Amino acid sequence: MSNFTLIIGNKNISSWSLRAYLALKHADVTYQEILISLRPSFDKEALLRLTPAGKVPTLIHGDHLIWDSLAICEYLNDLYPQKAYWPDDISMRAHARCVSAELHSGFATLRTLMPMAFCNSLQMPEITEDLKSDIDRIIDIWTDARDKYAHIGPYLFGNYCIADMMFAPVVSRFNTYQVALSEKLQHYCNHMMSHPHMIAWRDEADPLDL
Ligand SMILES: N[C@@H](CCC(=O)N[C@@H](CS)C(=O)NCC(=O)O)C(=O)O
Repeated sequence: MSNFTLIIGNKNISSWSLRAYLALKHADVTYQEILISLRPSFDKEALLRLTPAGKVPTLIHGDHLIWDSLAICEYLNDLYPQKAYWPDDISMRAHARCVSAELHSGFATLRTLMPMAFCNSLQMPEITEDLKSDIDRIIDIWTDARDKYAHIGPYLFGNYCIADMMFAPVVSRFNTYQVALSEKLQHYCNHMMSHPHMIAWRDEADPLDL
């Protein structure tokens, strides 16, 4: 019996939750899920009773509380080093960590103007200068990784790793808003959208949660 509990938001819209879910699924452990509705109503007090930062995702493992998506990925990497959460090679690992950290600490315009709606197709918002710059930077990051590591496999760094889990909500946004991509990046996005854990997430998401 595993003692993992994952606290997450509505699957259709909670982009940060998706990352932690993918990371926990990758560990292939049993866990309990607590779903906190963020919309249409959000009981912040109930969430605060579970996790003092008042944010989803939060992973509870025994006495440990981990309340940030990237920290959850790193925690699971520490627990399960055999699961190849990061690339083996030190230079690829540094690269994968850089793009994951860059995404984690930026791209506010993309997040605001193109909110995740995992199961829906939505119209692209007006492309402001800041939004274009966010989208262009994502395309540069992905193109650089795919150019370097396509010979290893279909994911950003060849094999599926934390960088893919971190970028999964962006893949979903590009799918929802039909962002035009090069053939090789569209291939990457299609591969991600058909990953079994992404399909499981989609099957559990409610398209009416918007
Ligand atoms: N840095 C956090 C951000 C988490 C975050 O902002 N989660 C949002 C939902 S996707 C949330 O909990 N919002 C509730 C609130 O801010 O009150 C992470 O990566 O886990």
